[in-house]
Amino acid sequence: MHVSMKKLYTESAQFDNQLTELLHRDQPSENGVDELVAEVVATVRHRGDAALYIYTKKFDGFDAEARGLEVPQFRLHQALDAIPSKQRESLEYAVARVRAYHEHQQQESWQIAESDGTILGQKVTPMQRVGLYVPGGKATYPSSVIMNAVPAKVAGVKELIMVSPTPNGEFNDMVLAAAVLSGVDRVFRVGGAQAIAALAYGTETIPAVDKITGPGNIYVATAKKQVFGKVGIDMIAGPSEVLVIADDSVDPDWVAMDLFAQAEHDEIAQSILLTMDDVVAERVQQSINRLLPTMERADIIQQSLKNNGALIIADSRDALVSVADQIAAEHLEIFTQDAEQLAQDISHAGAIFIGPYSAESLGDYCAGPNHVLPTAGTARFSSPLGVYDFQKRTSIIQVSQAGAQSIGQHASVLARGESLTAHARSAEYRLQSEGD
Ligand code: HSO
Ligand code: ZN
Repeated sequence: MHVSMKKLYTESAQFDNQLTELLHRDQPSENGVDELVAEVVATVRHRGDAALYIYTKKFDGFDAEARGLEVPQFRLHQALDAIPSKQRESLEYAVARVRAYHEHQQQESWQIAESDGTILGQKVTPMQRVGLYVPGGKATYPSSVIMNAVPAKVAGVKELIMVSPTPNGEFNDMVLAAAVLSGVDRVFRVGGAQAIAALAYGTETIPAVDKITGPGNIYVATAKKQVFGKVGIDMIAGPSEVLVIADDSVDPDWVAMDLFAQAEHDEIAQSILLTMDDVVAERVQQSINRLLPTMERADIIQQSLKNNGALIIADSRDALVSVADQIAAEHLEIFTQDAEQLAQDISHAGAIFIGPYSAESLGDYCAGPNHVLPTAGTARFSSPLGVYDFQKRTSIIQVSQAGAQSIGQHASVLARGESLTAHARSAEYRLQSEGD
């Protein structure tokens, strides 16, 4: 078993087209999904739990009407004892490090006092209730529960509600344990578009939330888009990607394994090596072929690398920086002698892992920063999931009588310029006439 990675050279006249094709980021949406999801959302909105019972039986084979949508609290705590103590220790370790990192993201309220006594400020308030979607099937990751739940709790979210599809109502104990350790308050056995609709509109059993986060399949992502506006949503995650920049200072086996680590997630995941050295590319290709047969998920890795992987050889440092910025990778690993300088020079990436010991897999679990990162080039304009995603800001305006004189005069002029007379007079009422 082997795989020959595509090779792209920045000096080639076709490079720009080849890179665009490799990144294939403008996928058309799947036919019929929008309509199907709209129907599910409307049904749950109008029929509440009754609709959830029907969908849950149909899609998950679980009789939630008889056995209850909610996982009882005792069952959540049972999960902590059900997992091996080593797993529990590592989950606790991860939660502690992720919490400590995210505490630095806490936004503070602030106020400024002007000399005439006017006070202006910004008040930060957590969202009251948040819903966390956890996918079923092969992508049910306890680590993703931690990465979504901990920042919400650090932000001060009062009630954190988790939903997930469960075949036969049975949860993976490690997922439940991660939920309890990260502060999830309630867990419901419902998934798909119906779970998103329930969180957005509320049912008899499931309370409506203010924001929904967490990854999901195309139905979940579409439902999130459809309920956006009624509730907040996080970004819609695309396939996971890693870009590794390497020179000959790193062991090619390490690079190959890091490319595998991304590729084993999914056939549609993307792993790319970027280097200025053709020999490095060649060695990594050899490591890939030697190590691939040793992998448990060799088939998925092979598919992913074959369809979406690449070795890119840059003919200059500038070209290398420019390609990295065009890719704007979700994960960027830099394993070169000038790694720190390169990390400064590259502007766009969800997370940058600097130096050969900074494997993405450490960040995926327990280095501390969030593993929910902008995918598909959206790192150009968006950021990792964080405490700030679960807080909102309110402006504070407390104008003194003296302040109303100067601000009011200008407000009045601007209001008359907009022909809004009530605005103007409202400001003018507060102006002291001369001699007052
Ligand atoms: N690399 C994934 C996160 C993950 N890895 C979960 C392992 N478990 C997306 O950033
Ligand atoms: Zn991962």
